[in-house]
Amino acid sequence: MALERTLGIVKPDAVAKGHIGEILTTIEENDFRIVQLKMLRLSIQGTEAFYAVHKARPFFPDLVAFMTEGPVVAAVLERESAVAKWREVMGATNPADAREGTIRKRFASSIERNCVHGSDAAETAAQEISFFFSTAELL
Ligand code: FUP
Repeated sequence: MALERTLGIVKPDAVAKGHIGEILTTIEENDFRIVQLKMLRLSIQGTEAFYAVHKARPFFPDLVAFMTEGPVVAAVLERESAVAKWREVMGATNPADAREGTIRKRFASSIERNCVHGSDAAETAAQEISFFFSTAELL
């Protein structure tokens, strides 16, 4: 099967609690190649655009406030079936439903503050990767 890329984000809660290293280690232990990596503080406008699909949802203002409260680490992750595999390694959106050993089970405190993001399909992965990384950075 062909290699695929997805976008992973270590969210502000996990950065603040000092879990960047453990999360990146888990990514590498699951045979992803980290193609690109950057730490940045998201803007409110940028976050609203990134999560535009959730704009009408009641949790949207809190989601934007959370994602902009501190720095995040964005990473381009590559392996076979990267989108599905990264979602499996992250665990369910709500850590209460996440399987033992998944990143959200280990580090997330709630559905709102759920420590990592992953693209949900190959098409969204391409859009999300281009939100954080330029073409030149992905060569
Ligand atoms: P996921 O793909 O697992 O990140 O989950 P979704 O795309 O469904 O949700 C995106 C983000 O919105 C979640 F990571 C956290 C937030 N969210 C809430 O705060 N409350 C909800 O009920 C659902 C999602």
